[in-house]
Amino acid sequence: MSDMGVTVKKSENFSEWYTEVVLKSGLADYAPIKGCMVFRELSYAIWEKIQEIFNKKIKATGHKNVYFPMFIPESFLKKEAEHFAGFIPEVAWVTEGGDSPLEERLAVRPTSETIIYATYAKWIRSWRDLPVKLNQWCNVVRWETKATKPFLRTREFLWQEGHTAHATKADSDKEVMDILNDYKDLMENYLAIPVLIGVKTDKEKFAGALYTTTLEAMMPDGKALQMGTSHNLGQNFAKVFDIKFIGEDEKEHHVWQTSWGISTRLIGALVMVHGDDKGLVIPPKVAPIHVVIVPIPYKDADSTAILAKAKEILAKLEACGITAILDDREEYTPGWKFNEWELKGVPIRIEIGPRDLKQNQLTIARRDTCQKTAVKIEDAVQAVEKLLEDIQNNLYAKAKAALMEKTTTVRSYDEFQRTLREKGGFIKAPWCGSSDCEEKIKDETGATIRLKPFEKEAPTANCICCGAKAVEMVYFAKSY
Ligand code: 87F
Repeated sequence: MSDMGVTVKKSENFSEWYTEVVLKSGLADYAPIKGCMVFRELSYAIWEKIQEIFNKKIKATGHKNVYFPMFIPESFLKKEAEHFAGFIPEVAWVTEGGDSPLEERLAVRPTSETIIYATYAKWIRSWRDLPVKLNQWCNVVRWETKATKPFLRTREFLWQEGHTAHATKADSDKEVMDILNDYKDLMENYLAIPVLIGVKTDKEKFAGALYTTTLEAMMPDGKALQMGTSHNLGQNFAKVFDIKFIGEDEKEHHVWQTSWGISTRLIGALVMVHGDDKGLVIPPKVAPIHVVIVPIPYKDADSTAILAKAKEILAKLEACGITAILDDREEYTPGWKFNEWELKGVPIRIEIGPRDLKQNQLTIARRDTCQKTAVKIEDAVQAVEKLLEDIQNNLYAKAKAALMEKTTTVRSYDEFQRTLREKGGFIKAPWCGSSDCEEKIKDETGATIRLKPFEKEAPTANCICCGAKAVEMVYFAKSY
């Protein structure tokens, strides 16, 4: 198929394979600005699916969507210097409007805590005003200096950021966990990507937070990818931005806050985890198109009858809520169309040829295993529904098996280093809890503690770094 298709094997050059799949499938393109990308129709449609799923979840729990300005006065970020110190080199600034310099520089939003919380300070007066549970879908800019990669690291990306304020610590703790569980459900049951969940160490948490919870997935190259975070901000921002309320006790209190986000990075994870040597494989629940119908006309066959049958099936699928398209383009051969829709990751292809027509059947090809089966026309809708479910489950099961295969428990630093070198993946190891050991391991191996799992296991040995008594088992990995 010449250079239309993917020319690099996933197992041979993962990084180049990724770039080819992203570009050739039509997910994305480079932009004429360094470090930026174009979200083409296909990736934007997947993003809209993610938005639809997540909006439904958060609206059901009383959150509402809003939109705040993308320009943040420098003084707002400065107020918060302590938390933002490490981030300042990544901020892009607007310094001029038209041809006159601005009185105060404006940051292009890298995240919206400061502007949103300055506003919350105006809105919140009494315990009756709480909780405040807002979310925004927007773009953000971080002036990356490391090598960029579509979806995974670009200077501008799309995300949602949730920002809530509560009367009590307990309420904010619950919010953090509720959102984390919503994220986990989205990732596992829609994107079909299994994740580990837990808490970041003090070194890895968001500096402005009391604690940071995280969801981490494993990529086929053995590197971990952070899929989302949900922070408990405690009263840190409330103190800086003066967000206070009069409680039922008639006393003044600072609010307890949370913030949480997922981004278009999830689309990068989807490509890496499910894609294969033919291109993208999109899990049915986030696929913009579920089924493509390809008529197979032969010179001597009745192509009008084939096309009529194809349209009949199209209508039946659509009536059952399945998104289907008919590829009746005459300028391409069936084989060319097969390759193209495989590249684009459409979960199911239906073929109808003269022989199928004669035998009152269809050929159904599934994208995940590339198996083909013949199905009676009257059973087509049911078969497609069942197959979409099977594909969804199979993709998750395969990814889960890969995650387990790439998770190793070790008892010593020797074993740790060997595993990291030879296999990568998550390495579960006993840790004493000290930042010094964490730092030393990072410096010496490049691996960081991805999370302290919620599900605790008794340490199987002493700290792999210092040999002192371990307090818990944590997950290390190299990461994106
Ligand atoms: C880059 C420049 C300036 C990350 C930055 O995780 C500031 C920041 O605050 C910054 N990069 N962060 C942390 C973002 C925290 C938090 N915000 C809401 C999230 C999820 C969504």
